[in-house]
Amino acid sequence: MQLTPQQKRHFDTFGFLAFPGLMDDRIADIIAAFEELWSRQGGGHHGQPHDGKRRSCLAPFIDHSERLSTLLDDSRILGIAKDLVGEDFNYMGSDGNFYVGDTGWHSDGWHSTLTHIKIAFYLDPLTRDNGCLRVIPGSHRVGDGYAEHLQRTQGAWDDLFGVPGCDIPAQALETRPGDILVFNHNTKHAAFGGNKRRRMFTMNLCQRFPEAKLQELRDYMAGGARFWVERAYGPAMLATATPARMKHLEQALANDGHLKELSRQAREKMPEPARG
Ligand SMILES: O=C(O)CCC(=O)C(=O)O
Repeated sequence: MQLTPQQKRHFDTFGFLAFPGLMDDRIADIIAAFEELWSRQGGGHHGQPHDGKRRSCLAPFIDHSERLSTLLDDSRILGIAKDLVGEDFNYMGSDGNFYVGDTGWHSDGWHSTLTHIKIAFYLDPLTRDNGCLRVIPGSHRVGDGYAEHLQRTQGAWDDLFGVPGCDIPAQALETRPGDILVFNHNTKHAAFGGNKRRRMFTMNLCQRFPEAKLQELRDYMAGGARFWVERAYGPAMLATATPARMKHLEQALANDGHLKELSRQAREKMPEPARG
């Protein structure tokens, strides 16, 4: 699969793309694998049942399932990735979630050179009123006056604009299972009105780091220690990796030597891995 020039321009300009029905043929199996993975993990966060009060999060996620790991070999995911973050892109992990209620406005980073993208799979039908993802088009553009203003002021919008988060001007990306959403990590996003068990998982991908920026890669990966991860990838992802998949894993694997110690320190400090 290849993106059209219009889709690439849409992503560059607005910071997101929606692909309705793209994964329809796999979605029943994806949902079964998602539920099976959570059951194997005790049903919710850190081995406890999901209580519907707080988000449950498991990171990495697809890496624990042979079936879900094959998403990284799927020609549709590869096509999107190669067009947005290059033939030699890095897979940068995933998270699986039961979201509860609202997610406030934020971006997942503010990257000025290398592009980082998130592919989001929402596994329930979602509308603007029951928790679909909302994005602020154009908010990903580092150096742009509007985007920089949003970046500088995030966290203070209720006071600054006098409206609740759900009334911030944005595009609501309503989805059905089988659709996927792709957005730049810099893009401001949120969700409002979700139920107590909104099922969603992500795949994160980025451009390969140039040799001169490998310390940036290590610093980025250090953020994963709060999930108590000791290696860049989970066991099923590595055990079933073909040579083609390995191309997207090898740079992070070669630079994850610091994670074990950071994860040990996080375990000492935190009673459970982070929820997001
Ligand atoms: O669906 C949501 O509640 C928000 C998703 C999100 O913030 C993310 O994946 O970074």
